[in-house]
Amino acid sequence: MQCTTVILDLDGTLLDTESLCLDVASTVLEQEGKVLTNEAAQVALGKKPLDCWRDVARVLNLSTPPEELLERTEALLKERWSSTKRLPGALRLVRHLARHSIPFAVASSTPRQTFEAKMAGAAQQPLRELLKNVVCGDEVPRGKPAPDTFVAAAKLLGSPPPEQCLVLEDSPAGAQAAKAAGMKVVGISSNGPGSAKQQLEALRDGEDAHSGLVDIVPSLLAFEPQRYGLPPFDDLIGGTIPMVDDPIYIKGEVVSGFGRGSKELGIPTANVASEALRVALSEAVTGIYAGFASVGSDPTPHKMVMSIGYNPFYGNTHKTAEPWILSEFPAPFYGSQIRLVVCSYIRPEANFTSLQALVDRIHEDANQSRRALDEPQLSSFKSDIFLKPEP
Ligand code: ADP
Ligand code: RBF
Ligand code: MG
Repeated sequence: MQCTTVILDLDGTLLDTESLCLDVASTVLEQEGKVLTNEAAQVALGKKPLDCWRDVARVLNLSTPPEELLERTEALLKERWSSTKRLPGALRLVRHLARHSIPFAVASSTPRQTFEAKMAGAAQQPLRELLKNVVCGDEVPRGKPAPDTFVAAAKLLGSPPPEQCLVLEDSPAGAQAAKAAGMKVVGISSNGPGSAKQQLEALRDGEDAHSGLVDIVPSLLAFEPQRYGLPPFDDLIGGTIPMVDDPIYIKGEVVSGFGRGSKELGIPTANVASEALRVALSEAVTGIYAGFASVGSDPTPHKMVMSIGYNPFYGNTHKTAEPWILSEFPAPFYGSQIRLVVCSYIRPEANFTSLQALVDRIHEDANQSRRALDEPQLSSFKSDIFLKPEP
């Protein structure tokens, strides 16, 4: 495949609007004297805003009309757009495209005013500066799934042949729009509940291999430009992707897991209590990562590898974070606090045809990470203050 031009969707592709919405929902519920439980958050994911509030109100026994809850959410969101975060890998990708002079544009359904509001935060400036060609939803006659937004974005880049345009999209409507414009699409979707993966798969499987939706990846971190005729990323350290701009910080109590780490795999993984994890986990993309951990009152940093996600080999229904610390411990440490600084991405979660293949792969991840974490760019995270126990 020979693509020369890249067109990027905004929400759900470059920006994490979902965590912000969950956060605002928590605030609205707090005013009602309620807490956004994992169960309530789970039923809301991926639905239209009013349907979210109907279901959350039901699950939490709220008598306030969902219309009113929605109105308050929207008022808060207006003030908070500037705290929108980037999705992992977004800045890395845009910098890569800019550095290699690959023509690229953003094609978003968001109205121009909301786009500027989302990009107004100081943290967004490094990204905003690089986005020179942007088409917004209110600047074209028809929104996605009509092709207009993508056609207009290509026009900003001198209208290259559409089959040379590679579109990155998380929503099925967006993928359809890009396909209708004659472009190639890589879908971005996690495996999580409420994700659009099945709809994207249906779109992909109705295609021949060289038209429309050509691939689905779980995040921008798993996107490989060389598969589409674009230059490969040149920032790998020992085959891992450093996340220097946006490390993940996780702190929580070690609780019992599925009881199969040591027994079935010979690989103990410390499960972190899920309430402490909700924010960090909802923001983190599923995948296999490396970094440093410390445990209990001991500040010693240990190398660790971890999986974040649904363990496709076992088909878990909840997202978990499970580090395997690459040091020996004399005894289990259930109930202790564990602190994790995740500074490197290794690969997407995978399924395997045998338990042995999964175990072999995890050992490969560990060997690769032991070396990568010695490189200066990553080893500096060993002294991160986050790993220090609280007095
Ligand atoms: P679980 O089902 O509780 O996850 P595992 O068999 O995966 O059980 O064992 C995980 C437990 O083993 C951790 O919670 C921790 O107390 C202990 N443990 C001992 N050594 C390690 C290690 N190197 N990395 C992670 N956990 C370890
Ligand atoms: N589980 C999967 O289903 N697919 C994977 O690709 C996968 N990779 C892992 C990589 C590492 C470094 C670790 C520590 C775990 C991984 N697991 C994976 C999770 C494994 O299935 C889990 O730890 C055990 O099931 C114990 O809960
Ligand atoms: Mg475990």
